[in-house]
Amino acid sequence: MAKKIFFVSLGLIILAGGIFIMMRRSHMMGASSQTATGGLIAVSANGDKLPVPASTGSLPENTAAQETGGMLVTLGIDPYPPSGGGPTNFVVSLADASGQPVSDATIGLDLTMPSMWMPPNQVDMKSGAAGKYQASGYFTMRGLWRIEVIITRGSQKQSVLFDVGL
Ligand SMILES: [Cu+2]
Repeated sequence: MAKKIFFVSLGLIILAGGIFIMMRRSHMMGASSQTATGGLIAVSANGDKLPVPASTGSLPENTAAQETGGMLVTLGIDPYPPSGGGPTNFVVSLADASGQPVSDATIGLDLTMPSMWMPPNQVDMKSGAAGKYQASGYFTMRGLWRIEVIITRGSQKQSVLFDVGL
């Protein structure tokens, strides 16, 4: 009887170990499938690169922008390309169609990876002066990350997406 329990336990331990190794391997494969670091770009809901808005002209490489619901949303990250270990500083600027800063929004960030499931990684931004919102967050591993900027104004809620690799 004791022998039987021993072998069943051993079998379960080996099975759990195998599953663990397979999960780790698929996680690492996801990370290595992305290409260069950096490359902060605005993307659509299905991950396609969006053109740079005509109103912004050329932007620094740590900055990307896109228009949504009559607003221009500009995201800057520092350091750039983001480091894997340390914090990343995020700054979002909001402006209306006439270029006036929009300071009455509530903004949150949702950091995910398109190629794999990751633990929830959400950050609330602090609103500052003149339509600028700031937060510090962590990219918890290397690979391609998707940054969802969730903007709430009154009863209106909208999201824009950006991709960056590290
Ligand atoms: Cu990951």
